[in-house]
Amino acid sequence: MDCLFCKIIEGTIPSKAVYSDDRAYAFSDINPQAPVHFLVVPREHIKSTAEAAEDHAELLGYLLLTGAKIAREKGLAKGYRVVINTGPDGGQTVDHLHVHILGGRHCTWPPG
Ligand code: DGP
Repeated sequence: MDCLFCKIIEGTIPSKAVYSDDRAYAFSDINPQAPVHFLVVPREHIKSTAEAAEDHAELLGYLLLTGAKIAREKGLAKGYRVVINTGPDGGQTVDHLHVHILGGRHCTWPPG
């Protein structure tokens, strides 16, 4: 499958890992939008939240909890933003579900 994040997960394309286990992989975003900006992705290829199935419910929760765990380890005690862009109108540019975690600065709202 020609998927950028699958290649990052399998190591064909290099990335700066921040976490790895049998279900999830997290790595620094190549184009950081905050002092801390990393992506948490499932090892299983799921295109987006729109394509996720009922039996992905636990995995989706696990990705959020993994992001929270890494954020704690990175000292983001004052908070952080969690973003899951979905589909073209949602600003998704890589078709492998990913959770953005952005922290280390104050995030404004609305995001635009
Ligand atoms: P999104 O717009 O939500 O699909 O975000 C995709 C993110 O992926 C974007 O913030 C930049 C990041 N990204 C794209 N290509 C690469 C890459 O080759 N390596 C890394 N580390 N991040 C990438």
